[in-house]
Amino acid sequence: PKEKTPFITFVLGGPGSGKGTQCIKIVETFGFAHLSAGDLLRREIASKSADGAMILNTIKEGKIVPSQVTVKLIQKEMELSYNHKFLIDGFPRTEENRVSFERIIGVEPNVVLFFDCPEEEMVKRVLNRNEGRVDDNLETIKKRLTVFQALSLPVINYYSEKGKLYTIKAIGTEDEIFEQVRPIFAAFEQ
Ligand code: UP5
Ligand code: MG
Repeated sequence: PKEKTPFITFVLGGPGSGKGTQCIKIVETFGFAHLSAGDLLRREIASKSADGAMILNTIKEGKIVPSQVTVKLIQKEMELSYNHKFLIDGFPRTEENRVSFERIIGVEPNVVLFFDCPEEEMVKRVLNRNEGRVDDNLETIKKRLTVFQALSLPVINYYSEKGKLYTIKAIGTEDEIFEQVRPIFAAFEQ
C-alpha cells in the first residue's frame, strides 16, 4: 500500500517523560500512525512468540532488546500500514538501534522529538502509572534511567548535530506540553 514517501518522526525521552501520552495527541491532531516500540515488544511477550521470554527478561532488567528484533517488528508495522506518516515512539534507544534501522529500513527520520523531563518527575509518573508493567518498580526504573543516560542520550546528541532535533520541556500539564509540540508539525503541514 505504499505510494507516498514516508514521513518519519522518532519520539525520544526518558522513561515516563510522556512520549506515549503526547503521541496520542499528535495522532489525533496530525493523523500519524503510532508505533510504540515498547508496545510492540510487550505484544510479542503476550503472544508467547519465540523471542517472548528473552524480551521479558530484557525489559525486567531495563536493558535493550537486540536491534534486529525491534527493527523487524517496526518494519512489519510500517509495511502493514496504509499511512505514510509514522511516529516511532521509544526507538532508537542506542546508536546501534539507530544504525540498524537506517540499514534495514533504508531511511532517516524527518523529525526527532526529545521530551526533556527531570528524573524525579519521570520517577514519580512511572510509579503512579499502575498499569501492571513489569518494569514500573523503583529498582527497574533506576536501571532504565541509567541506560537512558548512557545509551540513549548519544542518539539524541547525534540528531541534534544533524539539525533534526526538537527539544520539548516535558513539564507542566499534558496540554501545555502539546502546545510546544503542535507548531513543529504544523510547520510541516504547510
Ligand atoms: N503523564 C504523562 N504526561 C504527564 C504530564 N504532563 N503530567 C503528569 N503526568 C503525566 O507517561 C507516563 C505516565 O505519566 C503516565 O501515567 C501518564 O499518564 C503520565 P507516558 O506517556 O506513558 O510516558 P512514556 O515516555 O511513554 O513512558 P514509558 O514508561 O512508556 O517510557 P519507556 O521509554 O521507559 O518505555 P517503553 O515502553 O518505550 O520501553 C520499555 C522497555 O522496553 C525499555 O526499558 C526496554 O527494556 C525495552 N525497549 C527496547 O529494548 N527497545 C526499544 O526499542 C523499545 C523498548
Ligand atoms: Mg510509552
